[in-house]
Amino acid sequence: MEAIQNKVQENLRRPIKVLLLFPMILLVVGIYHGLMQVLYRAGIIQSASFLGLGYYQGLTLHGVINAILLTTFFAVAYGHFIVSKLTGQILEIGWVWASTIFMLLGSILAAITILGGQSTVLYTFYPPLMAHPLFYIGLTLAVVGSWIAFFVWIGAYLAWRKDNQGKKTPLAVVGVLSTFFIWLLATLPVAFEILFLLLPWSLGLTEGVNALLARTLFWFFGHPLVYFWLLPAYTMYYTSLPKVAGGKLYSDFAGRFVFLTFCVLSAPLGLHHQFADGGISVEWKGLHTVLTSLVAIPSIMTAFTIAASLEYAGRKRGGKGLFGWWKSLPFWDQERWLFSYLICGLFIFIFGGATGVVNASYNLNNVVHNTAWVPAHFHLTVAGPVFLAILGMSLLMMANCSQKRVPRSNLVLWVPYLWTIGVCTMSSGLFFGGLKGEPRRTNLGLTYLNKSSELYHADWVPSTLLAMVGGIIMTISMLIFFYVFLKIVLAQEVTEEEPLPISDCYHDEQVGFVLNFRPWVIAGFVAVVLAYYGPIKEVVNSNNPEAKGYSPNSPIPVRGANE
Ligand code: HAS
Repeated sequence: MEAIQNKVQENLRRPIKVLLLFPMILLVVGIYHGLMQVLYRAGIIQSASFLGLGYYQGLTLHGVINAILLTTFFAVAYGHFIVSKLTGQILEIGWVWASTIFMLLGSILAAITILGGQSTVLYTFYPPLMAHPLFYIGLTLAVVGSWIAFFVWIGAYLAWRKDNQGKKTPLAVVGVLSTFFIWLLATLPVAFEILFLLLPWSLGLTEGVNALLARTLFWFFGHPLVYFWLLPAYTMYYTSLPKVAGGKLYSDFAGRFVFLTFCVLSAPLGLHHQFADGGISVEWKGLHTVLTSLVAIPSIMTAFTIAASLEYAGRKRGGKGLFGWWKSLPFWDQERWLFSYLICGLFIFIFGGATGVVNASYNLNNVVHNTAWVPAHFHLTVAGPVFLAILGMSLLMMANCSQKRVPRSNLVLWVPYLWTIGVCTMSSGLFFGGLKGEPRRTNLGLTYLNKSSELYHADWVPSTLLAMVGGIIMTISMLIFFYVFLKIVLAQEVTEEEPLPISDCYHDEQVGFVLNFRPWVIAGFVAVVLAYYGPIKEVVNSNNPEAKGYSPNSPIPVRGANE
């Protein structure tokens, strides 16, 4: 497989460091508001925020920073790193900086309007919640910045292709390009939503907005968004994990097939977020349910392929017997510290993935939709495999690009293990609470835990307390992480480079149909047209009254209050 590893292009180091550092600073705010959420829900504090921010304002910061900004900045930094290192091509540095500046500027604009209380719209920003126009403009700039990065890599990839006829594209590059193809496909509908529905509405150019259309376009973006989050983690599972485990990737074909299948299947199924919405017929929801079951297949393939790779590594390290190989994996090996971040993420994803399959069942979704079950599911996905992979690879890239080393210490290893205990505990609380009807979001805080209130709900006391314990453990883990990250930033430069581990393959199959992006990309476009043409037509033709703008910060609509 990828035997040659180039050094990262010299002038690319600085933009990569900016792309890593900026969201890490924001993450301090994002994590803080996560802690406030669990304390507030458990009735320990009476306000879920500080500096006068309201509950929904804090929750908007938490979601936008952790789920949108951190993930996108990281994906772009990782893309620069991988494409530059594994193709050895020179990336157009002017465009790399243009992309970085667009992303920074966009994020700052959005953050200012959230902090100012004019964009309390949560990370899903669907109407009637209305944001300040600069929030929408900020998000658009950030997305355009990420597109520029993608186009830079396509140029580099095509140049590499020309010089390397007949060679397989490095698997990690396939992972990165698939991630961003999914991102492009996903961001087209949301760009339409923002530019033609939300921005004119927020500027006062239109009176109201078709809320159902906006929601449908959002989820057309929102579901592939989760695979945009997941695929960098999968890229690491396929290309770095087997190496740090001490073995090889079991099958190169499996990796390519999985990435390319996601290009086709990740987008045409967003209606599973809208089972409870009227105005879309049951046939379309049924089709999206079937497609949702199909998208679990590449993840199940990943489970088997990575398990086989781990078994190979464990046996190579001297493990014997049916399960003995497991014990010989390097769980506490400081030299192979990245292993702990990736294996913990995989472990968490067993539960995140299984509960996703529960959500996708039309009938079971009725029980869990809009309850605390849903954040339990997504913390075991985006805050599990995705987040831990981001943390681990951010340490590695920061060290690599600054000529530093990741400290070989138990503190580095404690981060993922503590996080795993914390996120599983918190999610257990949310799952139990969700099954007992605890709402997904609540501005009622203490009310339902207050015995003298009519809304008092005894069933939710243990679940909110359990979630709180988990949230506190997660915060401790993050404090350790920030300490380690800062230690790298402040460390002296060294001559030895922090290496990017890239695995060899046990089976390096030559299967033609996974060596060419084109048919998969075409199939991806065709699939979304077939799956969305009908629902969008229905939604556009529906006679829903248009929504007026509303903000939870004020009890009256933002505009149209007197109408
Ligand atoms: Fe989801 C809601 C269905 C995957 C994120 N999801 C959400 C929301 C988010 C989210 C953020 O059908 C909330 C959105 C909102 O704000 O309303 N989800 C699925 C399904 C999958 C799935 C079927 N979700 C994800 C991933 C996410 C994510 C990945 C982020 C990264 N999800 C839903 C549905 C809803 C939903 C409904 C709407 C709920 C509602 O009503 O609102 C599948 O892709 C999952 C397939 C995965 C597997 C697991 C494979 C296991 C692996 C690990 C193997 C481990 C090994 C190591 C080898 C089948 C790969 C072993 C190690 C040891 C130590 C033992």
